[in-house]
Amino acid sequence: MSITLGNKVVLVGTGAVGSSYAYSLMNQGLSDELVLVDLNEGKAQGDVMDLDHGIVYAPSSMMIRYGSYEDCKDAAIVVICAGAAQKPGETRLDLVNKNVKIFESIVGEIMKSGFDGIFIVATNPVDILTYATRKFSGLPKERVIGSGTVLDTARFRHFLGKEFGTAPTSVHGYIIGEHGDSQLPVWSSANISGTPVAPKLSEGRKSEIAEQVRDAAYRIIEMKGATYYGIAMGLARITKAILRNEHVVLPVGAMLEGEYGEEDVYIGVPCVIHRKGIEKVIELSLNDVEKEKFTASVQTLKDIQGQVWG
Ligand code: 6V0
Repeated sequence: MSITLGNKVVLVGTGAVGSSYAYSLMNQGLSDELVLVDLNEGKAQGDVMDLDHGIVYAPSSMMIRYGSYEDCKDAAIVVICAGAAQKPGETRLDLVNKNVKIFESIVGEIMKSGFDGIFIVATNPVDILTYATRKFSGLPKERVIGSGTVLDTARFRHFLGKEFGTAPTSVHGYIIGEHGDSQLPVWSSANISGTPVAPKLSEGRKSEIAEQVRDAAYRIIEMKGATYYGIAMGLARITKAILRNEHVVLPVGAMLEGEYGEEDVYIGVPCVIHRKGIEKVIELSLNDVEKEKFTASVQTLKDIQGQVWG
């Protein structure tokens, strides 16, 4: 199968996450052309104008415009941040079903354009909607990437960095599993310059850090209604890894087909990312506790898949 080259990006959904991603893309000079698509045309058109006025100070030029699904035909990457938010009284499963329906229509329209690039999905529940995107698009699994635990891992590195007075970029470790409550830190391999961090922390402190990571979104939402800058930087990082063919390891939502002994599930695991999407899923060696938690996280996602697709 061929793949669309170039660096055109189409962003579907220009809410808080989408517009922050557009801003990150512009600031990092990652793309020559960015097309915004949203049901709310006024918001997207406003974003186009606002972003356009910043281009003069950006590291490189970028053509930004409002567009339609037709624009996906020659896009290298389509990023989906569109979706309905949970309404009062609505269950999580109601929301899942609603967003899966929205995705069926969005992904259908994108594929009708002749899109032959790479999807990056951020809408929640992201693991389920990445699975849905693969299903509705029929694209090879390596070309449908979820944001997975890219944000959770950034939070983990941030908190460990603070704990040890070290820059988060020098902390190496992963959160894997569901982008949600069943996620887990892989303490057995978390390290700073090769020195394991786990032996330096009490069980209680490790639990506190894992909770801080897991509950960060709840805390931010309580304080300002939504989280968007962190995930926007994560999405820009994945975009850069693809467009620059970096072969870098990032924790993303990937389809497992035998890795970790699991099948048919999109879940957050470290992967090598290159110009064609996911080059390889990295299988971390997990201890027994981590294995058990990861299996439970897979099961959480499979239960939801079962409820949606039967
Ligand atoms: P938002 O600000 O409500 O933006 C959603 C946007 O989607 C709006 O502009 C809508 O108009 C648009 N939209 C809705 N339906 C459609 C449709 N059918 N076609 C086109 N556009 C549509 O939400 P926000 O930007 O805050 O969040 C977007 C999604 O990202 C949500 O599902 C969040 O839960 C999710 N996040 C995912 C994270 C991750 O780590 N993966 C992190 C934070 C938020």
